[in-house]
Amino acid sequence: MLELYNALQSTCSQKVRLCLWEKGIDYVDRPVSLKDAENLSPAYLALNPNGVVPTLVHDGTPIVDSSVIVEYLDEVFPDTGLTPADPKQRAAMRAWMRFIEEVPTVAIRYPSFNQVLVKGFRKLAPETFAAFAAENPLRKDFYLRMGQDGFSEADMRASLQRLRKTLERMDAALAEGPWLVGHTLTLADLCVVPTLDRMEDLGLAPMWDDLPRVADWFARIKARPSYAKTYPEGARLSVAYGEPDPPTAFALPGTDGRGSSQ
Ligand SMILES: N[C@@H](CCC(=O)N[C@@H](CS)C(=O)NCC(=O)O)C(=O)O
Repeated sequence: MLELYNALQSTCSQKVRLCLWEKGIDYVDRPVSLKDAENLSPAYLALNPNGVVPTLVHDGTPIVDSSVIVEYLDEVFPDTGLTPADPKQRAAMRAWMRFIEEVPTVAIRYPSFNQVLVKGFRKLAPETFAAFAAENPLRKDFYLRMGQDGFSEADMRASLQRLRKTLERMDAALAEGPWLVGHTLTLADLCVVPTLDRMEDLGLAPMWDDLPRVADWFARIKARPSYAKTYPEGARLSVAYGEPDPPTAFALPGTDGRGSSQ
């Protein structure tokens, strides 16, 4: 039996749901409420000591980390393979996956928190917030840097630049396309989808207006049945938490001022 402990709006959970739906694998949905800090409960920490979602439990064995999980799924259920057979292409896919983990997956947290999620933390008593941050195995420093007022403008600028760099790299790779690694859809494509979906939800889509290959790639992703299944009603921050604040008071990278409040 496959059980997926995940949160509907979590981008890392969405990577795994996309992979499961793309491969047509049945799983038992185990929702974890991040709002209620269920990810920090002793029962969840016993499955995933990092205190983050997702966790896949396969016949009783927990597998953690979204990129590890999608590779595991593709190994254990090789039908509808999402990993190239050619070792050089496989290396290219893995290099994309490392880049996605290190750059856009980290960068997207800054606008997500500043535009939406920080509002929940503003309401907490300072000692409650400090205790929440201290309890968080992986993200203590992240939460302390954010504080209850959100990340600084310098942090926001840097994260948006990293997102723009990702889009530019995608655009260059897609010139050879139609997918990030050549002719077939791979895990690399699926792993970056939640970043673009979140950017769109936060009003950051103008950042790829001048990159038509990225827009075309995203339209093809959205046309796949796996996309609608991964994003049911309520899977977006704007629906679950209410309308996001405007992205920034400065021009979004790549827009020359379009799409920003300046
Ligand atoms: N490297 C991990 C990161 C997972 C992660 O950061 N998950 C976020 C949601 S997207 C989370 O659980 N955050 C909990 C928190 O910030 O308290 C993975 O890819 O699975």
